[in-house]
Formats: sequence, C-alpha cells, structure tokens
Amino acid sequence: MATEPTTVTITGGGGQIGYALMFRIAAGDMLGPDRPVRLRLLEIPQGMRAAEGAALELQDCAFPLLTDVDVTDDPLTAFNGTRIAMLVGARPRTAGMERGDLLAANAGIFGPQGDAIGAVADDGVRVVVVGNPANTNALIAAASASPDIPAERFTALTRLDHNRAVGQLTEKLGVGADQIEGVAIWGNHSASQFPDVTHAVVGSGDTMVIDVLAERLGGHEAATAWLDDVFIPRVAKRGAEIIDVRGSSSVASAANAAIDHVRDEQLGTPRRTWTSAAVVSRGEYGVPEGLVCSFPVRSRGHEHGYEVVEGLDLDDRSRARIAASVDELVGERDAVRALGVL
Ligand code: NAX
Repeated sequence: MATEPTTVTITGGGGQIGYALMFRIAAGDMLGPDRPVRLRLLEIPQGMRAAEGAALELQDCAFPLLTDVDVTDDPLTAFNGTRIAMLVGARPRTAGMERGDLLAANAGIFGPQGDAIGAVADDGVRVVVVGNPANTNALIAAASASPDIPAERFTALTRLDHNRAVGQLTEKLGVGADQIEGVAIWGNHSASQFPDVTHAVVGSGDTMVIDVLAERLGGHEAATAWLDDVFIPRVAKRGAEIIDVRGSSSVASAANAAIDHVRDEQLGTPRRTWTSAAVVSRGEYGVPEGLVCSFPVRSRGHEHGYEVVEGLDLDDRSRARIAASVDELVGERDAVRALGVL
C-alpha cells in the first residue's frame, strides 16, 4: 500500500450527493484498493452539522483506506494540499430565479473556491465540478484559479449523461453495458446536450449501434426517428424523469458518475474506447476556445488528464445539435462576463 494518502476534497459534504460519494471513495471505489485517502468536507455553516454527522458515520465504517476526515467551512483549509477536488455544493435554482441570478449566485461560490484552489491546492490538483450549472461553474473556478493552476485541470461532470445514454441503449438492444462503446455527450450538461451514438458500437466492435437499431426498428429512417424523438430527449431530460418518479433528484447515480469520472481520469480509460467529460476547449470541432464543453475524451492517467478524441466525422445533424448546445454555453459565458465575473 502507498503510504502517503491522497487528499480528496468534497464540497457540499453535508448534502445528498456528498453523502453518496464519500463512503464509496473511502471504500476504494474511486482510486483503487492501494491508495489511502484523506477526506476533506467543505460546507457552509448551515450544512456543517450534516457533514459532521456523515464524518461520524465514516469513522464507524472503519475503512482501512481512510486515514482521516476533516469537516470545515473554510475553503483554504478544505483545499489545502488537495489532489482531487470534487465541487458538488452549489446554489440551486429557487422559484422565480432568473438564469442571470442563478449564474451570479454560483459565481459567488465557484469564484472564491477557484481562488482557494489556486492558492493552496497541490500543484497537480484535478477538479471536477458537479454543482450546476456545472460547465459554467467550472469555467468560473478555472478563471479564478489562474494562473496558479492550468485551466485544463478543471472539468465538469457529463459522465452521468453518458452513463444514462449507455443505459438506454442496453435496454433497447438487450445487451450488457460492457457491450456498448463509443457513445459521446457533446455540449452543455443541460437539456440542450447532444447524446451521440453515431460512432457507437456493440459487442466486439464491428457492429454499429445505428445498424442494430435499424435492423430492429425497420430501417435507418426509423432508427434516426427513435434517436431524435425518444433517446435524445429521454437522456437529456432524465434528471426531471428521476425527480418525477422518485420524488427526489438523482443522487446515487450522480455520485456513481462522479466516481467514474475521477477514476477514469486518474487511472486512464481503456485504450480502445472513450468516455465523456466537459473539458476546456482548445477549439476542437469548432467549439470556441476556453469554453468548458462536453466531448468524447480519453485519459492516459493522472499526469495527462482527459484529452478530446479528435478526428471523428460529424454529419450535419450532429453539427447542428452540437452548435445549439455550444450556443447555450456561449450565452452562459457572456452572461457571467456581463456580471464582471470573468
Ligand atoms: P444538496 O442540496 O443535497 O447538497 C448541496 C450541499 O452543498 C448542501 O449541503 C449545501 O449546504 C452545500 N453548499 C452550498 N453552498 C456551498 C458552498 N459555498 N460551499 C460548500 N458547500 C456548499 O444537493 P445535491 O443533491 O447534493 O446536488 C448538488 C449539486 O449537484 C446540485 O447543484 C445539482 O444540481 C448538481 N447535480 C449535477 C449533476 C451533474 O451531472 N453534473 C447531476 C446531479 C445533480 O443534479
């Protein structure tokens, strides 16, 4: 076992996703069975008791990999020496709140947290933003941490959307999740996202998902109609469906996706495939440089982080969907700029 524990900071440690995350991280599900973990839970004063209660339960699990747990409402303490920062706590949209108000409220959280990460985190820190609006919150945090931490260390979570897309295909095609590769989520983590199966394959990799769908549904036109009318809206609006059915938002699946995101970024994605994450655009596929946009990505491990999979052919339909979601990201960035945040 490596002796030096990896410091992992979870913001919103008194909230639902934080609660679902911390036990799995402490059990070794994220970084593997050989890496001890030091957990830091950041909360606002109102959330401190809940986070402290969760810390008591962590103690009661006696996890062999968990060296210590700190609960704090001070960002400089929470991010001190942190190697992996999972920014979950955010200001939710409340009744009557305009988009500009929501962006401003979250800028007031992610700006200072970015500052603190820049000031005290480990030089090799990697950050994933879960709290919504996740892409733009990541953009704000990255700008605030600059120039101490390179912007490309900041990512936002679209792995839940990716996993949801795979889940829909497993149901439709009657195959296991490990039989589907090459799905991609493009754009914003919002209803405008584009869940893309154009390059997705089934089984050993020589059968395209689109061809299997066409065979089952009676032709390529019917397959495209199913993708446009059923699959894409269902994936993009799955969060609302969960709230409707469960009576509460996605929690365990969101925590699971955040763990998948960090694990694959740190340990590397399998060589032949890719996953999805929102990363800082370098202009790939015409997405304006600097936006935090979801792409198909690969990682060769911690030192490299996620890199966009380049060179995929995009048809007009895909380009139009990506452009619409990127427009929304540009709108969010411009709204934040207008507030004087960036
Ligand atoms: P909860 O309301 O249960 O928990 C949020 C916690 O964050 C609260 O305990 C609150 O006190 C804390 N908090 C607020 N401001 C803070 C700050 N400045 N510093 C530290 N802690 C702070 O929400 P939960 O269900 O855990 O969801 C958290 C966020 O994840 C929300 O923004 C939600 O919209 C977002 N989601 C993002 C997803 C994604 O795929 N990117 C999917 C799931 C989820 O909807």
